[in-house]
Amino acid sequence: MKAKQTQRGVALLAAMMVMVVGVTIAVNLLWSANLQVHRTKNLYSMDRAYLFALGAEDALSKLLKLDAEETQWDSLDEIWTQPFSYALDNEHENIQGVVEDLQGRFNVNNLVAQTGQKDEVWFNLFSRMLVLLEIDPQLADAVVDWIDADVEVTFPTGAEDDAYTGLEPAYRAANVYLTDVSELRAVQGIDGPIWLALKPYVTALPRGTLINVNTASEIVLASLADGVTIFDAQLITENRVGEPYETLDQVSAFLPQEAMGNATVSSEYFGINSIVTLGTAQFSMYSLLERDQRSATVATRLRRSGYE
Ligand SMILES: [Ca+2]
Ligand SMILES: [Ca+2]
Repeated sequence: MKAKQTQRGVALLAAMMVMVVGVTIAVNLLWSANLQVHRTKNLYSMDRAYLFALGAEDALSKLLKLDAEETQWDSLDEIWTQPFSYALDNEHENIQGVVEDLQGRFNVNNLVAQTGQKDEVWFNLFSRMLVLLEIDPQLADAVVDWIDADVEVTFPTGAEDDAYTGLEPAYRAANVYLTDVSELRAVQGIDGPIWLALKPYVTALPRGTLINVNTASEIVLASLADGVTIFDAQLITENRVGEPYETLDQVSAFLPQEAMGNATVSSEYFGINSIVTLGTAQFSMYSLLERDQRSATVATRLRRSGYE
């Protein structure tokens, strides 16, 4: 009788074990199916968000094209400067963003001339801007070295490969024009606080762009030439409110001749920052647009996106 009971006990235990294994397999299968569903859902959301962001980019390109047909200048009272925000398919989904005239900023690629050597005019402009931002102006040497073609250290405070190969992790100076201004973070001397102070005023565009006096901040305007004070810059920004500078002549009363060669009233490069929210997920996209004022054509030069 006892042996029979033991046998039944073993059989029960075996049956239970089979069941546990079976349940585990079933749960695992369900889990992986669930994961697949989530993965597919995420991919689908990402695709949708990307398409929405592309749609916004296309609409804004058309707006900038229209703007070029209507005005020969670009200023902060024009329609394209308005931040946009639209609801999408339901109340939890929307897209918002803003277009910025990148020629209101200092183009770091102007620091190096086409010859691969330092461009003195833009170097002096950058140094003045650093002083106004209360950043050591000698930092400009290291930025030039980062971009210029040679590996000779700019006197006195430049930085070429030697400054970077000893770091952990080690790297080398780029020695080419920047494609993204955030690359500046790798330059010797540009730490977190300095980068944060610099970030709103700098951009990386093809070399040779001018500064738009209709959209530049007072810091950038006051850097345009020696002798231009922050008060002169304030006069320039006060005068453009509701009455943009339609020609460069109109700003000549406020700026010395030396500054005029670096200035313009219209822009070719615009950046769009858009954020698509789909429920709890967010997708961000940055697009760099180049517009030809004369032919009123707009082309996308760079696109960067991220998903959270
Ligand atoms: Ca315009
Ligand atoms: Ca170099």
